[in-house]
Amino acid sequence: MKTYPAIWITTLMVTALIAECRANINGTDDFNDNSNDPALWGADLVAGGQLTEANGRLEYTTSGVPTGNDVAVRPWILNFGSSTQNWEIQIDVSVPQSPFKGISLPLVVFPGTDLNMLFANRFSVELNQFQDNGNQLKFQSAVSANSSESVVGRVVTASTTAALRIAFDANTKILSAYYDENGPVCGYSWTLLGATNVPTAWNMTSSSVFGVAVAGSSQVGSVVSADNVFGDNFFATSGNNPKLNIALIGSKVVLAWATNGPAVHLESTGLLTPSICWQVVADTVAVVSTNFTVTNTISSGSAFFRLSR
Ligand SMILES: [Ca+2]
Ligand SMILES: [Ca+2]
Repeated sequence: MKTYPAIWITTLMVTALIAECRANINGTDDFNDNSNDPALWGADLVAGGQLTEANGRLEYTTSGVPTGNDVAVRPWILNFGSSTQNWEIQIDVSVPQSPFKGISLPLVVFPGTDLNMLFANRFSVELNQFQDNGNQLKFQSAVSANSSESVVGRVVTASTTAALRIAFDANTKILSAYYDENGPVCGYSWTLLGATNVPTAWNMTSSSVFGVAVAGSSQVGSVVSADNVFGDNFFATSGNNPKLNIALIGSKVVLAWATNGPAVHLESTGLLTPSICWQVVADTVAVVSTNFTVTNTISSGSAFFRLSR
């Protein structure tokens, strides 16, 4: 069988270049230290719920007597999202189908740095429990402007462990919500759930920033650690994605991407038909001039490559 070298794909959106580099939102937390890092996260906003770093993850539980509307929100304060530069945030989430406790685990964006703004103005994507002929789960995205909320996307899922992502496009001023039904398994492959223009009620200007937060809420009874309601592997990234280049050099295929971009790794798959399973390429990465490079010997079959943050 003839051999075909790779194509390039990036996991993330490739958009027009915005040279401005202010307000970089970059950072990660795998929660493995089981201790809240005050350089990364601000004081929680709590009303009956709580977020605790335990068991290597960020767990949502209730504290005290359940009120029927318990909530906890943890703001990311290391940095904020720019209005003039692309950025995105993502997190792995776990929500059980049963028992039904009206649980929701959202990733939230709001205007400015004051967490209290999210009561009236926010954009969210969440995995949540609902009841309709039994206990079910859905991905849902909604936008609020002046306390008026509109759902922009809703998909029922059987997945109890998934990943959520919000991306801001500085060119179009659109916020988009995505989900990955199996989370980090087979790499991240994002499905668009819904999108919105940044509402005018948010009063954003070119110098405004976006705040981001992780939250949990529940409506029925107590939520305990054993319920497995948690977020993990939070990522915030901004700026342009490096482009993956491919060249045939002699009998080898050389994949290359610039060293001066955000941190990425190479993934590959043999098929581009669903369900695609991306695997991290374990080959040695060399630095040649201003590029990272991976050199592959051509073999039979197909191979497709992408860069993933
Ligand atoms: Ca972890
Ligand atoms: Ca996946």
